Amino acid sequence: MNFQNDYLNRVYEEVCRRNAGEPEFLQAVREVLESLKPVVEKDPSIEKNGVLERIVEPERFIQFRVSWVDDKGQVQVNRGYRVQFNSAIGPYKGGLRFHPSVNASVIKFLGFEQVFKNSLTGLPMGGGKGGSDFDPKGKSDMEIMRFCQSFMTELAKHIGADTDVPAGDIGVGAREIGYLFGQYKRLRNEFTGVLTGKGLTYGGSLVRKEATGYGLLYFTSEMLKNMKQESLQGKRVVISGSGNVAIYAAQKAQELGATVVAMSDSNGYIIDEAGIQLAVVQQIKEVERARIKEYAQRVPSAQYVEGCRGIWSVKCDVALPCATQNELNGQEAQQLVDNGVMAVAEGANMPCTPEAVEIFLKNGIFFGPAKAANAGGVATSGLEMSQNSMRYSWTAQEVDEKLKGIMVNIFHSAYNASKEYGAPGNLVLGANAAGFAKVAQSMIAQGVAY
Ligand code: NDP
Ligand code: 2IT
Repeated sequence: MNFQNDYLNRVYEEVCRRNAGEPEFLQAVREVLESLKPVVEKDPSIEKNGVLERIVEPERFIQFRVSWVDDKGQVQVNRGYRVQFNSAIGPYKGGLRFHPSVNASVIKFLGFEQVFKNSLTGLPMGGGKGGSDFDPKGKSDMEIMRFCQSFMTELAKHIGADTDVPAGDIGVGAREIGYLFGQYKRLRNEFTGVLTGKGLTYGGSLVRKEATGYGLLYFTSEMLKNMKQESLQGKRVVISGSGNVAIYAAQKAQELGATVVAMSDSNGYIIDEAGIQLAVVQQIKEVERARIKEYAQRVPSAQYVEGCRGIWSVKCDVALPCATQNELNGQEAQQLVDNGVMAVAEGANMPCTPEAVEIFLKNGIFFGPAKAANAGGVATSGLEMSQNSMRYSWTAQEVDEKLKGIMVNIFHSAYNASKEYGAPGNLVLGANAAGFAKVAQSMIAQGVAY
């Protein structure tokens, strides 16, 4: 890797040495460093203050054993993580992921990206992330509860409403947050806003559940409006995944006049030319926790195709990857381009490989990177923290308006930064540069402990 800049080369070499065998983390760091080339060349105080070598190293990385007892009475052991990446602009903030693929590399890439994403929201939140290699699929409700309680028994030592505020991510929704919150309260005898994504009856915020998906569409609308005088009205949209982000992205896309023609899960995808019936997807996924395949058995206009990656062969105007990292590669990006895609916005974190992103940018596709496009979830978590601190709740309309305002602002911050640094329309560069600015300035202002 050569960034054509000594400082960037030096920092990246050291990151590779320290984090060998962590491909997702290195991928996330490389993308940010590439974007920051014009920024460090313009502002020598970044190198002088060692900002980059500090920003790529987590402030704290916690790994712990999570033992629990399954329904058969057998002892199970999983691995738990929390990375507290950067607290320059606020308490660590970021979700918890429960998925068998979770490891140190995945948690660190997510925590690193969260630092810049949270900064872009304009709210005072640092970056963190956590999770476990626990697989919630096929587990009973009581097994989920016991796992969450054991996980929180250790995590509670490291978090707090003014220290580190976790939330959901893949495999962690309202049910898990409820069990985690209950255990924290039991251990500490404190009712505080230590988690976000809570249920509405005990301190949750209206619109948090919908926020990432809605925010993604607010961002995409603003991007289409400003970069092409276009709207979502009448567009064909393909959305990967059928979890929290995908479902509410689909709901808002439909509200804005688009037709969502395909959705997926990790086994396969459905195509419904008549437009996906979201109530059916919600029944299957949110109520029954079943497979997307079921949809084709219930809706005659639909077809199910085994294998989730094929979803990118479905012709569309707008593609919204909302499942997981590296789910869309260069070949699949080329197929989308050949099929006439106009815009791609990332609901998931790092769903497009570097090759895919390059193909989109090279072909003039409007591309919304995750840090900007999916920041609506954590932004609304920030609004949940504010409401908890005030011991007050805003109406759904108030939260939704604030969310929309934040997403519109994020688009313009990234767009303006892309122009400022000589790459107009490159929102990858723009989002990284804009998110970095506030964190870097705060790190410099707070000095180096020695
Ligand atoms: P959910 O657990 O609700 O849904 C995840 C969806 O993605 C499911 O349809 C799942 O399918 C699919 N999926 C997960 N892992 C894989 C995989 N390895 N291969 C193929 N499909 C997979 O999670 P969310 O909707 O909350 O999260 C989706 C993405 O959005 C993640 O990248 C997350 O980091 C990101 N995100 C989430 C936010 C939030 O507020 N929840 C905020 C910002 C970003 P299956 O059921 O078969 O596993
Ligand atoms: O990736 C993300 O931004 C999230 N999973 C949401 C984090 C949060 O704290 O709401």
